[in-house]
Amino acid sequence: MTRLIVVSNRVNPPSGKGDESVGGLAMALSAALREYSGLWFGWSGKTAPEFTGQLSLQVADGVTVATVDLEEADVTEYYNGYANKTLWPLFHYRQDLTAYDRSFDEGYQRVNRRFAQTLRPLIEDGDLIWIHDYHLIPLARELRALGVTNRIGFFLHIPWPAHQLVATLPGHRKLVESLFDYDLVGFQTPEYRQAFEEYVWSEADGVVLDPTRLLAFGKTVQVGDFPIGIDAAEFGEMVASERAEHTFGVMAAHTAFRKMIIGVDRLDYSKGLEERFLGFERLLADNPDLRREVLMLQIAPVSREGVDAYQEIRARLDALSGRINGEYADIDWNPVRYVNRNYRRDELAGVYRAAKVGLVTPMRDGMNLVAKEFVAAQDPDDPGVLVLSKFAGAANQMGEALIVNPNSPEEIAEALKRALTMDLKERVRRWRALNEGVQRDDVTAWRDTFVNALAAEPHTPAEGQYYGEQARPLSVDERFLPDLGAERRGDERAFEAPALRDSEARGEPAALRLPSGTGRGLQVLGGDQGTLPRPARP
Ligand code: ADQ
Repeated sequence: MTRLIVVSNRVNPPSGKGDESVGGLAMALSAALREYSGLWFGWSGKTAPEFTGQLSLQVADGVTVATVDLEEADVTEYYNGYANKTLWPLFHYRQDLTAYDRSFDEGYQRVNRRFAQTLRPLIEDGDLIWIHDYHLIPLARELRALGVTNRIGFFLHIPWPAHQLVATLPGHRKLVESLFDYDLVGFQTPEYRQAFEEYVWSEADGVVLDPTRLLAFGKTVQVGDFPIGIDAAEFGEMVASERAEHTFGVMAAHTAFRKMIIGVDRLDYSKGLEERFLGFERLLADNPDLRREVLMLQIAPVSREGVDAYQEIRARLDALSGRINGEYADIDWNPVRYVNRNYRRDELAGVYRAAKVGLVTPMRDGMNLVAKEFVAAQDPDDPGVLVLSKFAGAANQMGEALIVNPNSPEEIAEALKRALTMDLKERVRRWRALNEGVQRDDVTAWRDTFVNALAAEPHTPAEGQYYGEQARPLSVDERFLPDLGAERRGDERAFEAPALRDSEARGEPAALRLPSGTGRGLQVLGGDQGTLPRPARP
């Protein structure tokens, strides 16, 4: 039976004792691991004076978990450094916060090598290996260097940004090249996959072989979009749980005669919390009649305290919530309630259900599961309204939400007003459509689609399918090739390449002449028109 090995920076399987604080992702991965009798590998979250590579193995709720401690310098350079001070801000379009520090890059490569060396002895022939997120992009390259030929997949939980941003990273080609050591690379949305393709065309002289395969650096990789969802079934049970009902009751009592707007996010600059507070402030400023009718509860547990930018945003949010309350609060009403605690997931479900508006306004977000949790928690007969940033990956699937630009306090305020005054019929119509998607495209669908794609036999074209009888590969000066990015830009002229004469097609490299100025390319094949280069397996 095929085993599944899941690798992520941190490992947090459910304890089996009903530990409700474990996220839906951990639940879904654990379920997959049980199904495939697999293994979950990653950092223990602890540090040791020196890296020893000693594995700590335990079985939790039927899942084998293997963790390894890191050195202090690893945490500084790899986790707090390259992962969270370089890749995270850059991939969330915060170049201003991006640190380009060579020691971070070295630490990142070192930890990925250490992970590979530690994991290597645990890998058996036929195991499927599924690696998660930006911390571990080079892991497949390190595993391949150790002779691992298993199928390896990678899923990026955060956005893949525009290629101009990726190109600001020293060593960006090396980083991207290492993605071509995977068999399958998954993104949250078509937009991020396309942004990756654009990088491949424009920075790596690569080519899109077909909608799911890219060729660059002499290797092919399969790509796809796999939007992550929540564990909708589990969440449904939690909403109906005693604890959720109790929390709902408490919240309802505290918000009697008022409508609650809820925000739930890790305290992170990518989540648009300041802009959200400003949007709420604008709502209060523009609508005196609504002032005593609403309150905003923002739950934002602190995260990544080892990174300065996170401490700074915390201080700014404390000041901003204080300012709004200072301006508008009354003896029996505080417009903003701002808490930095973690809650059990069943408690969160009760809080979501008690809210009339879910306010999810990240500046950039790979997906955003809070938007989906909010929808899943609503009362079908009297649902709340979701206000969602156009820059959350979730907006791609959740068009029935009120979609806003999070940079505009005015747009947020208008959407809030519309949500707070929306009639029941429209709320039910929007919610039904949203909930159908949340239930259908849940975390199990995400996981199964990805694992099936990874497990599927790679498409190996039959001999002759790609090569005509007399065809042979021709190297052509890239300046003479049709522009492979033209279609996306709607630039039809770039495709006007003349048909090749037979003699040219059989001729030697550089004998061909295509219109100049038509962009870049790589190797083409002579022979049958419309054929593709034979994909080279790594
Ligand atoms: P995150 O950036 O962490 O995830 P998100 O998708 O919103 O963002 O998930 C946060 C999770 O934490 C939710 O399940 C939420 O309920 C939970 N949570 C938040 N505050 C909490 C609190 N106070 N107490 C308890 N739980 C809390 C990254 C990417 C996202 C992507 C996910 C999954 O940044 O874009 O959706 O991975 O791929």
